[in-house]
Amino acid sequence: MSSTWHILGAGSLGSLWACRLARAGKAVRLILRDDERVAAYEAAGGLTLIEQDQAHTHAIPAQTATGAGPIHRLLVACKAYDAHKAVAPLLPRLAPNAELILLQNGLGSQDEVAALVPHARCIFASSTEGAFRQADWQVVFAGHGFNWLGDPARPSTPGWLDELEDAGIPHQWTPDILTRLWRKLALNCAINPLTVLHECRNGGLSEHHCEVATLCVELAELLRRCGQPQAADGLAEEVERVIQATAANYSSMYQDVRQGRRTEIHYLLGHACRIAARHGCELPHLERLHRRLVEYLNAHGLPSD
Ligand code: NAD
Ligand code: KPL
Repeated sequence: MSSTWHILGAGSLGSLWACRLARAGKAVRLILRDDERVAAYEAAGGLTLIEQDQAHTHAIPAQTATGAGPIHRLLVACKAYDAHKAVAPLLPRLAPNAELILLQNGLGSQDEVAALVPHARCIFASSTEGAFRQADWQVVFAGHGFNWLGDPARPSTPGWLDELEDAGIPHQWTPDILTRLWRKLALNCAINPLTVLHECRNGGLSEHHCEVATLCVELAELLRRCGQPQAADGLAEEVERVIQATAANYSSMYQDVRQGRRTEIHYLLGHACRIAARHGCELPHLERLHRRLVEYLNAHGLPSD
């Protein structure tokens, strides 16, 4: 029998997954912060997915963490800094063989969640899909992409991948999910902080070619030191390609800062610097970038952790 998809966090990605699964006839349940949010959601009549200017509302049932019933499958769709705090109240409801799918960008939050749920299986995801909230309970599917899924502790594929297929969620199971996550983290570290500090679109970094190239050398060194040599291969070239291909876009970190939202710095550049220190690896430009970003965020009244 197929398990219900419990979706923790009805933000951009959580809503995108929830709507596509519900549309395909899968059992989906949202887990929202508190009774007030559940009441507001119910008053709105459901989650609306806007795709190619077409809006469809899905009346997916919602509850809070203290709702009834065991949870066999949980999609954690919070920001990295919220993930473990959001999972904690669900511990009494997790079935003995529960599976958690962790959608967080960056690294570090997956281990924080896994430490809380030693008996559950934690599946890591790396997503290049794009979605944003137009209003409460309304999400726009903004950029087609792909979802890599994998479990660093166990290579066997979970039984529900065909449900993602039915729902049209593009995905592939990979034994190298950590390599994927490290590569994305390195790309984000080379691009996002500089777009914040130089207050520019991704394309603006073509004027800071040397700064980007120096960071890529240090990031590649870090990736090799922490056992991810494949993630280091051709990093600088890919960063340049991404800068050209997304020249007109603002990076996700730039957008967070402009909108006064907390960034995921702790799980991106912060994680890279912590791992470098743990390996006794000196990366002066990366560390300086981290310090400058922390100062910038503080000066703009935003948390830097
Ligand atoms: P978001 O801020 O839109 O959504 C997160 C949701 O989690 C919010 O609705 C928030 O209220 C909810 N939440 C937080 N704590 C909660 C709790 N205790 N109980 C219930 N709900 C709680 O974030 P997002 O953009 O969907 O990003 C989620 C993750 O996916 C991030 O790590 C992000 O980097 C990654 N990601 C996002 C995109 C994208 O296009 N949005 C693309 C790739 C990766
Ligand atoms: O993923 C990105 C982001 O903005 O977060 C890109 C476009 C790759 C820039 O790092």
